[in-house]
Amino acid sequence: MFCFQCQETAGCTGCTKFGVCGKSPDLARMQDLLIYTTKGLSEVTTRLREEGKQVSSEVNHIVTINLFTTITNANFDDAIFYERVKETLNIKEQLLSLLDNKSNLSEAALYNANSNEDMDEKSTKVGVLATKDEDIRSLRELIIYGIKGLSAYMKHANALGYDDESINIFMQSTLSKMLNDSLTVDELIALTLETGKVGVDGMALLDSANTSTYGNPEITKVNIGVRNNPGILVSGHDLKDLELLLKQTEGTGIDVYTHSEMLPAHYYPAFKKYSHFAGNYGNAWWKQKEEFESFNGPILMTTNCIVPPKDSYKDRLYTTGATGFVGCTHIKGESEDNKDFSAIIEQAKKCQPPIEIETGEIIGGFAHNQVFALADQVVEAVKTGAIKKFFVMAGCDGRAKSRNYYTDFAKALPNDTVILTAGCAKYKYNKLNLGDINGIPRVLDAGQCNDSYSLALIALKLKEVFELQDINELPIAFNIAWYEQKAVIVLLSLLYLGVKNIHLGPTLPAFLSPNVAKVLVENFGIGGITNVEDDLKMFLG
Ligand code: FS2
Ligand code: SF4
Repeated sequence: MFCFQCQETAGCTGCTKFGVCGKSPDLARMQDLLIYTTKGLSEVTTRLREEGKQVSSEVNHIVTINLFTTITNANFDDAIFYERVKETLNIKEQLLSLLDNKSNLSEAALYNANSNEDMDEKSTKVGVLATKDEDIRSLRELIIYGIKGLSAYMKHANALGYDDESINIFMQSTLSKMLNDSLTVDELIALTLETGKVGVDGMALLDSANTSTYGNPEITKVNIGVRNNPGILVSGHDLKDLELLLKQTEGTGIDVYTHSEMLPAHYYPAFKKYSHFAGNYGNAWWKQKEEFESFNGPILMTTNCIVPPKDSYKDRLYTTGATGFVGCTHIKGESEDNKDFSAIIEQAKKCQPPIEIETGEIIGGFAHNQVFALADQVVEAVKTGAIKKFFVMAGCDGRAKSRNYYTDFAKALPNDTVILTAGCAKYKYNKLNLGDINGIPRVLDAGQCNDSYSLALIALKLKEVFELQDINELPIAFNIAWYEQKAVIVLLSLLYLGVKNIHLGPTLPAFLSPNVAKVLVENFGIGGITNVEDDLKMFLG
């Protein structure tokens, strides 16, 4: 196996024996094969469109879910990958027969398998290292990881009935270009930025889906303690799954709690009407082993990040959507109104209430609409010097001890600075009680990682209010923590919006070759992190 798609990759170079995340070599090669066959399918759909033929949304959604299923910590069930590859090949064969011109199609577009053995054989030959040139490989993977992140956001928008054909067309045509050996480094760099542009479109689509369906996030205090009823814990990012579960648990005596990236659901008006929506339990994804144990009740994983579960709570862990884990019950249905959570609810009734691990409240809900409502207050604070600088500290959390840097950095920031956050990175500082500036909390949580879109809108709004030419003239620094591929699409989107001097940690991506890293440094001022003291001087200097 060879995988270097996430920040925790072994030795900062690549997982080759077993994934740090828990991905086995067999799972890794089947994920490689799924990406390969999805590229092949995408080449066929792209050519069909060139011939003026329609591609159904069902096919678009197969591409999206295939990509999402391979995101770090989403799916650990080998059988699902065999199924997805077979489904992809079947639909690809059908579409192939509709093509008038089949000449010069790639090997991936023409590949088919008759058995699992065929797939096993092929899967060892189509991984990342099949691209020999280090820089081409680096750019291809940077683009593919961006598109994987985008696929997750598309999936959530699709679940709420929102879609955008131009985004699907871009995703598929770009995937098919990843099979084209004649693309130059310059062409791939241009495609990387275009991926960022479409990333903005994807996040805008999801923002519109979320806010039209559930209302605009508003300032909310979320309880982090527990009640006395049995509970169900919901993690991941899929708001539609949460909505269905809240409806199905009404009046059952079961409380519903959020974990990790589901916390921001509390900020939406539509979920506030559920009196059994009790609060947030625990922290970021990587603390699952302790927190799922003490929660006592069933846990529903709607998306990544799954940590391979301990036997002690494995029978309480359920997956749905793109997620999966061998031995855990998978709730089928594509986030439409047909998902049946009764098995989870019945199990919850027999469980003890959660054990309290902390008490108090955390505050959030500072997405674009809420911050715009506070614009006068914020602008005044900047003009009077009460707020000297904003620090965008969005992104992901992770197990690495080096990530304590972000807690220390937040603590060390001067009192006239404000942290703008989104994603599970927030758990490194959202319980520090950093106080407020004239009533504006010093940590403003916009929501999930996809709500980084809100942070970009807030920056653009400030640029407009202060009548600046360039977003980089704003008193905003970017100190971003990344982990998996959704952070990659957020990064590419920020680059497309013209944001310079983004610092990325705790380590730079292993998939950036020295030459590609050099291009990012020279053109965008991208940098890593060092230590809190030196970085503070650099950011504040
Ligand atoms: Fe965190 Fe994991 Fe949000 Fe990532 S819970 S690292 O999926 O997308 O952020
Ligand atoms: Fe390693 Fe990350 Fe790939 Fe898992 S997803 S195998 S930890 S690089």
